[in-house]
Amino acid sequence: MSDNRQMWAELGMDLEKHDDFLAPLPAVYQELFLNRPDRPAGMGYFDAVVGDVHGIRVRELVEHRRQGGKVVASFCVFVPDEITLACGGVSIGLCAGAQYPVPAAEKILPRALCPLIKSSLGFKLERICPYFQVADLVVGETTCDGKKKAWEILREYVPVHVMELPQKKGEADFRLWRHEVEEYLRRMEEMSGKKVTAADLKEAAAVMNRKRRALKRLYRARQADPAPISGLDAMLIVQLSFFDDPVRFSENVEELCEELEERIANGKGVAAKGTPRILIAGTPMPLPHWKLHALIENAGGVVVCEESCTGTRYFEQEVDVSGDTVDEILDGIARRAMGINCACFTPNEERVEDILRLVREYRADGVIYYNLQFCQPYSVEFYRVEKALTKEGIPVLHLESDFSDEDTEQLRTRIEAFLELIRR
Ligand code: BJ8
Repeated sequence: MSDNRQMWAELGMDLEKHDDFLAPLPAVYQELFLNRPDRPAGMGYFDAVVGDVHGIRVRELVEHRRQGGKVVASFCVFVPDEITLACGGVSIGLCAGAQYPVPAAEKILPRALCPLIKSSLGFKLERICPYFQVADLVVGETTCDGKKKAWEILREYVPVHVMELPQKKGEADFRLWRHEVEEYLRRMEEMSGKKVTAADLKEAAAVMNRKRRALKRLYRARQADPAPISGLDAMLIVQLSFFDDPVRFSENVEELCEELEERIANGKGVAAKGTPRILIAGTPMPLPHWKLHALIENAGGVVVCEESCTGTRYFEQEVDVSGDTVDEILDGIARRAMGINCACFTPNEERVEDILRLVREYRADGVIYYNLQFCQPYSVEFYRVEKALTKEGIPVLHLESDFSDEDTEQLRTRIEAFLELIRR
């Protein structure tokens, strides 16, 4: 611990605020995760990662930098981690889901702004996130207006590279994104001093694809009834996937999946058969945003899938590595992103189809459509999703919230009523 403190101080962190921020975590984690019955033994690894969430992994990143490597932070699943890896870098996802730094961010940002943006920027302003402190570069994107403008402020604190994401998915849009991918490669090559080869890119894509496949396998296990793992645990794993070493992470997810598959074979689950199975669709839920899962599962439901970027949108698309040249593999990297159906695209009919497909695959009894406050793309898109779900006779509930606990009771009441409706 004292080693950690020295490291945090060297990273320029505000130790007092950092203590204050982390203080409630052990009790919350104990209650939400460790006290839950029938958790798979394979969760032990992930519990240990959370137990030292600002320690071991940060130390690895500091060491990586000491040896000349770069650490690149990003806030969106469109950012091509393969390129970072191929240049000898480490990529980490920095989206934040905590309320603690929001008031600091609100001193310079409008209150009526997505909490994810406020929380993320607040972590930098407050100097309480070692991952932010250790990053050499932040890669932003133009997915929504709030983020786009936040990069201009963040630039005052850390170098930022912005990738322009098109809003449509035609051929011209692909070419724009392909160009952005190549520009990012140039930036990384310049920063790392390494000229990337096709073999480097293939190897990096294989590492990332393995992680995606491990997560797909985890999610496939959740399709079983009874569900072999709680939604809270599965969500936690996806949240950690943005920070952890990708190879070690994949190994541990694969090991856990073996245990889950054995549970399925033995008909063992964390919730009895017949428990309302909920699909959550909407905006991402970055660490440590566990509120919605906790409310649903404490009210007697089980979350079986998340159609979000801390869920299926993160791993369903793989990079095609069949090409042999740098150009061909960059094509594959760019194409992967165009298959992600974020609400920032228009039209976005594919997302509606995704949700209907996921309801079938995960045998969901109902959908909770969740969007963070002030997120217009997801909030407006609810209209089309609801129409499609209603047509199929699938119950749906729209919830909007933030990272605070202020609306917990109100959410609880609505979730309980929704589960009751499903049970009838
Ligand atoms: S691919 S969902 S990670 S953009 S919730 S900040 S959109 S106002 S996070 Fe996202 Fe990439 Fe899309 Fe996924 Fe803006 Fe909405 Fe906030 Fe959002």
